[in-house]
Order: sequence, then C-alpha cells, then structure tokens
Amino acid sequence: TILDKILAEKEKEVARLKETYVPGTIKEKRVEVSLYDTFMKSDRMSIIAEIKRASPSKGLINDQVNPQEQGVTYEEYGAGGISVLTDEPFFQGTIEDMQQVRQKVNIPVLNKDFIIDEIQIDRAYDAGANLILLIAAALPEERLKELYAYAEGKGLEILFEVHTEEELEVAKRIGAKIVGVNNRDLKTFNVDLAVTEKLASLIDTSSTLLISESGMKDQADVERVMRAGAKGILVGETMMRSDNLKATFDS
Ligand code: IGP
Repeated sequence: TILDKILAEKEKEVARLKETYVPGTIKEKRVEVSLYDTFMKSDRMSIIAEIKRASPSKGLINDQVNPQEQGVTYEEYGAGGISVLTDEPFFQGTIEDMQQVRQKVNIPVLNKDFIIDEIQIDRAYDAGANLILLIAAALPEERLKELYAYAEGKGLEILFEVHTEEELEVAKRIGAKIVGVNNRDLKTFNVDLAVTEKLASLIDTSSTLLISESGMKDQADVERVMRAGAKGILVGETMMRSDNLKATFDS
C-alpha cells in the first residue's frame, strides 16, 4: 500500500536524520498554547488549516504557496491551528516550512509527518511545534504508546489519528486526548465522511477532543461532521486551492 511505501521511505529518512541531526540545534521560539484547551472551550467549529503542496492521492495541489504568508493568512481569517506537512518525498514539505510558519503565528502549529522515531519528535519540538501527529495505522500499539509518552513528556500535544474501530480502541487504551478521525483511508485513498459519523458515536466527546480530518469541501460537509460530534476539522486541499480564503473560512 501507499502507506507502506511512505513508511519504508521514512525509515531511510530517519536513519539519515539520526546521523545528521543533533537535538537542540534548531532553536525556534516557543508559543505556549494548548489546542485541546482552546478547541474544547470554543462553542463554534474550530479549524486546523493545512499547508500541503502535494499529496500521493491528489498529486500537485499548490506549489506556488509561500508557507509563511499562507500561515499568517490562516491565522488572520480565524484558524484555530495550522498543520504543516513536513514530509518531502510524497508531500513536498520541509521542516523549514513549519519553522517559518511558527515564526509568524501565535496559534498552535502541528508538525504533520509520519512519525516513527523519537528523533522526529525532538526536531518537531526544536522547530517550534505545539503538536505532533501519530497515525495508529503506521505502528504497533506498543511503539505508539512509547512515542505518545515521549511527546507528552516534552510538553507537546498529540493528534492521534484513527480510521477504524480497532484503531480507536488503541487511542482509548493509550489515553489520547485529541483524536483525529481520518475520513481518508491511507491504504486506498477512499474518502467517506461516514467514517467520522461511525467513530464519533464511540467517543466521549465531552472529554476527548474529536477532530474530523480530510475530504471537506463545503459548508454541508462541515455541518455533517459537526452534527456527528466533531469540535474541529482539519482541512488541507480546499484551503490550498481556494482563491478566496476569507470566503472559505466564512462559510
Ligand atoms: C487534510 P484534505 O482532504 O482536506 O486535504 O485533508 C488532512 O486531513 C490530510 O492531509 C491528512 C494527512 C494525514 C496527510 C490526514 N492525515 C496523514 C498526511 C498524513
């Protein structure tokens, strides 16, 4: 599957990173804000807007984007958080993209990558991330648990991504506070908002922050996942393709 391919490439990248990156060498400012707290307190739908140049499912999306300007615009139009893809081979992102966004915004920043090792968490922290992503489908439960504890120990928040009931069980056993239900199956690229509806009914959304991820195009989609119980949404492609971001946020 594509996920297997991405993870195989990531193994190599992490091996290189361990040779070349000394934790603590990047030093970006830290902004102490909690996405969990701000989203749980808000009585409106909160948005994590994503910076994504390309993806394996959509190919090139927007390679003209200036991540820093895009990030500033997202914040200005009311995003509650910003997700920055930092995977290079499949998404054309870099850690510098995220760092540049961090320099200019004060809302929580998510390092969106396929995290399989502590060194990536160190680098995310050093580059100023507030959150990292952990994908349940990517690793065995034991390893997810270790990485979750490691990130939490550094004061990072974790967006724990699930797509199936079994993965949601893992999220619950690990005690994930922020659960992202990915409407896109990373193995088939199939997108279905019913995934959020199905899994939301199994989540106590008064204590767990539920974020619905992927595939949202318009107001009807947003209303649908909101009715299901999502307090936040993660939107990439629609933001990256929009030629009127203000209108996109307002709708
Ligand atoms: C955004 P979309 O369909 O709005 O562009 O999706 C985000 O959910 C998606 O980029 C994503 C993702 C991921 C990317 C969700 N989980 C894991 C890379 C890795």
